[in-house]
Amino acid sequence: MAELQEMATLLQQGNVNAVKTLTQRLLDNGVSAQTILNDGLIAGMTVVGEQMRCGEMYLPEVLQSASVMHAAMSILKPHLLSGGVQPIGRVVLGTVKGDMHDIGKNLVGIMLQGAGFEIADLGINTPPEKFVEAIRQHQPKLVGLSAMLTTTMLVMKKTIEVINASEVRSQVKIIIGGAPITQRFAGEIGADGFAKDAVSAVDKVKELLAISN
Ligand code: B1M
Repeated sequence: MAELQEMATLLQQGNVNAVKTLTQRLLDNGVSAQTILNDGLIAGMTVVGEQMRCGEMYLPEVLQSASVMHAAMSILKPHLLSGGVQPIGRVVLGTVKGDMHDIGKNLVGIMLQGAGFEIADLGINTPPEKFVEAIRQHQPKLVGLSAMLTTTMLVMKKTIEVINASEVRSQVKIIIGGAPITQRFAGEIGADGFAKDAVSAVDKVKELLAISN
């Protein structure tokens, strides 16, 4: 659809107002929030990533595109959440220490909320000890770690080691995700599960907690 391609381009250009207006117009015209997210916003962000890698886009421009994504997601969020769902479990979610990426983690949180989970979101740059404290405080059934950098994948490993060494490990399942993460890596560092995107994160969380659909 031409408008979704236009949205992807506007996101790359960092045009917050135009993307907000277009998001609302597409919703009003009956385009689903999931389609807008996948074919407009994430498609645009994928090109931003490619341009960043080959030096065609610099950090301030990428940050501006991230602001566009945040603004559009706040419009889409109520449409991604199905109303009136009873909480079916609590999840602690965070981006690991040293990593400032939060768009993917936020999407995972929105999708889990939509599926009926309560989310305790620890934000970005979360030290391992803070995950342990949050498990003690919120008593979740599951912890989700996000990392987007090959360097912070190692911090993910460290985070799981710190959780494993604490008394809280037996009460939670751990799921990991983020662009460089694989099922194999999840197995290597002792995570209970891996999900490649926000939709499959919901399926994986339900599977690990033995919650039927
Ligand atoms: Co960053 N960055 N960045 N960046 N950035 C990447 C990740 C990169 C691949 C770009 C590139 O070079 N092509 C590259 C990493 C390379 C590597 O490590 N191999 C990179 C780099 C190098 C950097 C810096 C080091 C750049 C620098 O300073 N020189 C720096 C690091 C800062 C830090 O974290 N310490 C940096 C900074 C930034 C910004 C701050 C400018 C900004 C982040 C803003 C923000 O998040 N608020 C940014 C952005 C926007 C990106 C790209 C372009 C887009 C990321 C994104 O939001 N994607 C990214 C390139 C890319 O991925 N295409 C890039 C959209 C989002 C919906 O997808 O985050 O993958 P994603 O999330 C998905 C899945 O991964 C999964 O589900 C999500 C939804 O479907 N998922 C989970 C994520 N978490 C999950 C958790 C789960 C399950 C699934 O369970 C718990």
